[in-house]
Amino acid sequence: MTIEKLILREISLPFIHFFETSFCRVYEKQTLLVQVEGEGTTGWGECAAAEGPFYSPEDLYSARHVISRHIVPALFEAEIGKAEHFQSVVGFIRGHPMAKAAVEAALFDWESKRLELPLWEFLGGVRRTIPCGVSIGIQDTPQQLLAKIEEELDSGYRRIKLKIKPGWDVDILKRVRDRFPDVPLMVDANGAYGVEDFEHLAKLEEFRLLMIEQPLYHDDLIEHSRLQKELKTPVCLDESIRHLRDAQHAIELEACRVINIKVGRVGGVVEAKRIHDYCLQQGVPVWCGGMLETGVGRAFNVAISTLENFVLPGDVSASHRYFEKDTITPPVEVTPEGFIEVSTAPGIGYETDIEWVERVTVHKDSFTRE
Ligand code: OSB
Ligand code: MG
Repeated sequence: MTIEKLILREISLPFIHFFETSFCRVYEKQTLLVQVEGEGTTGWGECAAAEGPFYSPEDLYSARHVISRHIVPALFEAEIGKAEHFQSVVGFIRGHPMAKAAVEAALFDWESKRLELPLWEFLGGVRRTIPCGVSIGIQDTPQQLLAKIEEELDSGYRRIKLKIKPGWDVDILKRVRDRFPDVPLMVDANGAYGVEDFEHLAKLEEFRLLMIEQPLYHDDLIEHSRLQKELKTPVCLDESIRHLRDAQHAIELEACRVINIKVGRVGGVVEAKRIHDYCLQQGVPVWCGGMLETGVGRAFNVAISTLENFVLPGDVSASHRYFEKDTITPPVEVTPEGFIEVSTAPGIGYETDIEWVERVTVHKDSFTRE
C-alpha cells in the first residue's frame, strides 16, 4: 500500500444536547479526522481523543502532535503491505493509543476500499445487523432523565446505560426503576468511586443492573477484583483495559465479567480484535463502547460490532442523537426495533461529506510523502 498523502483536520461540531459524565460536561464534539490518499483511493479515520485529557491521558492536541511529529514520518518511511502491519511501524512509540488508532483506522478504510470489500467483512464480521443501546449522560434534573429514557425507548433502543457519580446514583436509579421496572439497564461511573464506596456501591444491587461499568479508578484492576467478589452484579471494565495484557489480567483476577471494547482506547482495530478473540475464548462477552464519535468513527464502531463476540448491545447509536448534520452521508440510522443494518458498500460504508467537513474544520495540516 502506497500512501502518498495524509491530511489531518481538527473539527468542531456542536452537539444537539450536552453530554455529561462523572468527569465533565461537553457541548461540542472536537476531534481529529485523518484522511489518507494513495493509488487513487481515499481512506478516513477519526480520533477518539477529545478536547481534554479527562477520560484518558490523551487529548486531541497531544494526538495531533504525535501523529504529525512521529506517526506520519514513520508511516512515510515504512513500506507496509497491509493495514494490519501498521502497528509494527508505530510500535516504537509508547502509549498514545488514540493517535495510533486514528491513523490505523484510515488505513483499514483505505485497504478495504482497495479490495472493494465492506470493512466489516474485511475484519471478519459475522452479522449484518447489530443491536443498539444508548448511553445517557447526567442531566440537570431527574425529570429530564426520565423523559430522555422514555424518548430512547420509543426510538427502539434495546438497553439503556446511565452515567452515574456520587450524588447521582441510588436515588436516581430508584426513580428510574419505579418508572421502567423491566428495561435492560446498566450504569457507567467512569471511575468516580473508590475503595471507601464498596458499601455504597452494594446499594446498586437491588436495581437488577445488567452491569456496572468502571466503578473505580481508571487505571485499576486489583480493587475491581475485590469489588467484583462482593457484588452479584457483573462489573464491566472500560478505562482499565488498555491492551490485550490488561484484558488477560482482568479476567485472570476476576476483576470483571464483561469488557467494553473501544478501538481508540486500545490503540486500534488489530489490538481490539486480539482482545475480542481472547474474550471469546474465555467466555467473556464484549460490547462496543462509544466516544461520542461523528460518523467516520461511528461507522468504524458499527463494523467492529459485527465480530462474533460482540453479543451485547453497545453504545453505538444513531448520528441524529448527537448531531444535526454528521460528517458522513447518509448518517448512521437505527431501525424502530433498535438495530443498525451494516452497509454493504466498500470500506466504512458511508461517504464522507467533504464540504461539510471543510466547513467545520478549525485546523488543517497536510503531509506528503517525499
Ligand atoms: O465511558 O463510555 C464512556 C462518552 C465519552 C467518554 C467516555 C464514555 C462515553 C459514553 C458515550 O458513555 C458513548 C457514546 O454515546 O458514544
Ligand atoms: Mg465507559
